[in-house]
Amino acid sequence: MTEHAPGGSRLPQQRRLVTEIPGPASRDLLARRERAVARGVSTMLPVFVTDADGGVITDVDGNSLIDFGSGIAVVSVGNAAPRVAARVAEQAARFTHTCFMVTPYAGYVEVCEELARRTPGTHDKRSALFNSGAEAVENAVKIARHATGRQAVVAFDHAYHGRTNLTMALTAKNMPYKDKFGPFAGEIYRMPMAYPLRWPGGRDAARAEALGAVTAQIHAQVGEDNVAAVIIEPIQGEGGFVVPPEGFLRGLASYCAEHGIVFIADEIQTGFCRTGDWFACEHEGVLPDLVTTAKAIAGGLPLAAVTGRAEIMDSVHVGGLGGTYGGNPVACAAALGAIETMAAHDLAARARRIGDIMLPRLHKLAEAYPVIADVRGRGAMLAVELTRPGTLDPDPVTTAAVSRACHQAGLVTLTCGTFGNVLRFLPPLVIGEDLLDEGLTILEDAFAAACSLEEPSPAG
Ligand code: PLZ
Repeated sequence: MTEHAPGGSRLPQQRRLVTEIPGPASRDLLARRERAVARGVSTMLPVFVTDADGGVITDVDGNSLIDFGSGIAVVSVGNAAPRVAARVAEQAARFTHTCFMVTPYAGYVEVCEELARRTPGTHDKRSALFNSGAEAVENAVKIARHATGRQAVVAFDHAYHGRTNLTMALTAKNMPYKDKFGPFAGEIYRMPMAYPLRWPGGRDAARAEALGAVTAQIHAQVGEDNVAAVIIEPIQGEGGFVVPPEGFLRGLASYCAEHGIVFIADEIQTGFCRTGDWFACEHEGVLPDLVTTAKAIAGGLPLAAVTGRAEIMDSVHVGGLGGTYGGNPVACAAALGAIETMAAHDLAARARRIGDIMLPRLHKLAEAYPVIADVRGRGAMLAVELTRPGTLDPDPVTTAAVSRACHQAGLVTLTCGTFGNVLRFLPPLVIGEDLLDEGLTILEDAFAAACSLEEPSPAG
């Protein structure tokens, strides 16, 4: 049965290729881009976009591609979602900026009210708004340090928290995020991640040992009383869609509570219905002290937030938090439109439905292609990890080949992972089920093509 994106679609919800990918008009723009845009800002798939809606992206050559990326988990409500576009237009025509620290407006307060309502826990909460995920993480750390009077911050292997100086220090992966950009901020301590596929001794050992290993290392290397905050993504994003075993996050949260450590859940990629709940922490009933959000919060406009326990948030003196643009009125209007869309269409349920459709197909793919060592994720945040069959040696080459084959066939896919060997899937939550099926078929064909090109493994 065909399902349409909630609210109807402005663009035909179909894949249509009329040129090679990228086409000639995109290649012209790419050449101009190379002369004008800094090389350090990379582009994964250089089709220049003219329009996007629901589950499709159209380009300057007239191609229509299926979107399995959502601009890295941002346009969960669909691109240019009607409620977002309408509220943005209305707000932009009224006023575009005053600076909330100079003369405030209701939209900022309303977004903070929504955050209090939607984030885990019914305790008294406060929020502060910022422009990017990295900025939210920076501020969560500032707040945790201020509230505790402590300095150390614990982060994890494979973590991603941003590209600013402090957040580079929190991010685990060197290339491309950190290489030669140091010196990095101090007082950051990295602990092993409960990574079921890669924990020494395997999945059961990860479940049994990871929490104990982390807390023992914190005790030995840092000292609980020095730790201001532990920050973790409930499901790691850029680091490879790593899902910790059930109980790990809960255990970590209670360990933090026991030692007066602020537990920060970085829900920048997992938040706002992506994993089948409003926030990924809800799955296990984990109650973070602070939550960082960004990405899907505003349907594509730049907005981020720190939300948390009133007594922690309000430990900061008046004037201690802020920024010129944080909680810009147009971005707040977009957020109110996005949140309204998520609630009206129960996009958390749609994320679960997407998972129900995709997971069996991904597991079948893993049976057919031994290069797939793991299928994981939750809701509409799903991934496959590729290794040399029968080993844990990462296979970024086949990962890139599969991704490229998808792109050429008109399916936007993303890769991730510390070793670049994870294909991740983040379709807009409003994608039609026919497009979802077609995208999965393209993925299956891409595996067939990429794996048939593989060199036969050496004898023996
Ligand atoms: N925390 C969990 O996923 C952003 C990064 C893309 P910003 N992830 C996409 C890239 O290569 O720069 C992210 C995240 C988590 C923090 C961030 C940072 O959010 O809005 O990109 O600053």
